[in-house]
This record gives sequence, C-alpha cells and structure tokens, in this order.
Amino acid sequence: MIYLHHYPASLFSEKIRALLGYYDLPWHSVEIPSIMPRPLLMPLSGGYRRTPVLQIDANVYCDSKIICTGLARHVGDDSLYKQGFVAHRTADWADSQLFKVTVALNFRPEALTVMMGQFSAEEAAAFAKDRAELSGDQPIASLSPAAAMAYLNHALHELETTLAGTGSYLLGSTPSIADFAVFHNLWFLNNNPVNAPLLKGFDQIQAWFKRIVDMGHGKPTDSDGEAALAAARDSQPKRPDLVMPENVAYEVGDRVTVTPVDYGCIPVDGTLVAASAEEVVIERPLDDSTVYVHFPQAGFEVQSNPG
Ligand SMILES: N[C@@H](CCC(=O)N[C@@H](CS)C(=O)NCC(=O)O)C(=O)O
Repeated sequence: MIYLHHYPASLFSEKIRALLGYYDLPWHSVEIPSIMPRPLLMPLSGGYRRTPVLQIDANVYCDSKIICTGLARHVGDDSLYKQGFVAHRTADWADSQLFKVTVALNFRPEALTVMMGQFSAEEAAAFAKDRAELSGDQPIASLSPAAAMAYLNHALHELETTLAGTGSYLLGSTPSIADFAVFHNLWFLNNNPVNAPLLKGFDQIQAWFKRIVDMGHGKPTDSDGEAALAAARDSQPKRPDLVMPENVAYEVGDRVTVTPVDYGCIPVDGTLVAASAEEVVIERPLDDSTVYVHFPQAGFEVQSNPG
C-alpha cells in the first residue's frame, strides 16, 4: 500500500498528489507538520527532512523526482517519460529554476504577509526558524522579486505558445512528467492571492492547468504516522532491479551516507543495496525489520561511511 507523507500547502507534494490522480491510485494520506520535528517520519526516512516522502510498504522514496519514477515502476507505466531526455530535463528545470522563481514571488513581503496571516506570531517565528535551518541560513529567496517576475513572464509566454502548438500538454498530446513539474509550481503561485493574478490572461495555460486539476488526487484515505510505521514493519522491502553505474567509489554492501547537496543537507546512513545512474537505494533498520530508502543520484552525494 502507498503512504504519502505530506502537508496540504507543500507544492512538491501537490506534484505527487496530481500524479496519484493521473494513475488513479488508492493511497494513504499521512499529514505531517509543515516544520520539524517529525518523529514518526524520521524512522522511515532516516533523517531526510524534506517534503514529500512516499512509502510503498517497506520501500521509502525521498525526493519527488524518485517518487515519480518509483510510482511509474510500481504501476508498470513509464509513458510519462517517453520523450526521455527532454521530459526529464524540462521537469528538472521546473523543479529547480522555476521553483526558485515561484519561491521568490511567494516569499516577497506582500505575498508572505498574506500567507503568514493564517499563522499566530509564534507559529510564524517557528516557521521562519525552521526554514532558516533548512536553507543553512541562506535567504529563502535567491532572486529579487523583479528578477523573478521577469523570469516568470518569459516562462509563461513560452508555455502559452507551446501549449497553443500542442493543444493539450507541454510535450505533445499526452501528459509527460514535465507537465506535473511545471504544474505544481504554478499551483503554488495560484494559491497565493497576491500572485494568482499573474497567471490570468494566459488562456492556454489556464486550460492546461484545469486539465491537470481535473485529474484529481486518486483515492486517498486518511491515515497516520503510526499506521505507516506498522505497514513498513509488517512488510519486506523489495529490491529494484538496477544496473550499477560505472566509475563510482562504492559497491553493494558498503556502509554509505546519502546527502542532498542543495538544502536540508542531512546525511542518511545505511547499507547500499542497489544503485543505477539515476537512483541509489540503502537499507536501514526499523526496529526488528528493515526498510529500503530510495534517493535520486542527481542532487545527492553518496559517500562511503565505514563507521
Ligand atoms: N527536490 C525536492 C524538494 C522538496 C522541497 O523543497 N519541499 C519543500 C516543501 S514543498 C520542503 O521540503 N520544505 C521544508 C519541509 O517541508 O520540511 C523534491 O523534489 O522533493
């Protein structure tokens, strides 16, 4: 069974919720706090602290990129990747560069005030402290609002023209992973009343956006962290059939750490069970059983950890 550890306002979670809708899958919804601590998730993720985390029984997927390919493998349908490099690279552009743009716009003072309006002063302070820890005390927004606005306008015009050509999805008549990666960024902007008007007047984008919203979120059932932990303990993790990349300084059986390179850089340690050019999987103890934790290779660093 699938468990998604997420919270409603999380944009990378919305990418996965939309994907669960596309595949029309049943899943268990585990709502986690929007800030640390997350004591019921850490035993599964090994300390990885970003959101979302997806669990399929005793296999735990950290980072939305590998969650997406993990789900494609789970359902046996890789049609979202049929354009290969172009689909992957467009999705990565959206998850990195477009994400920086949307963060800069949603965290500019006037937009932030609206978002923080839902929080008490204590909650707003706790959120700011948590995100400072996440970013290693770097500013959350790495672009000025003006630079972000210019970038967004350019991107929206390109997207509008592209969709006018395809008539339906970014890379053709059927969805690709690029659609989901661009979608969750625009969803984030659209959720902020100060920024939602930025998307107005782009008719092709609006129609495409609705097409993805209409896919729904699949068939979620409310669940909780205790149930997710019990499901992991009661299952055997499945080893994916991966081809070890060449020129790497580790092999199956090594003690390693896997660490994000950009933010939330907390090392997760375990025993390497499988790896490919795209994915790395480590085994970790969970009480008397074990889980396999999956990460993307790109954006993470695998290091030997003989201790
Ligand atoms: N590359 C990651 C980025 C995930 C990310 O930045 N998620 C945000 C929430 S949308 C986050 O982790 N925020 C801090 C937190 O939830 O602890 C992915 O694709 O999953």
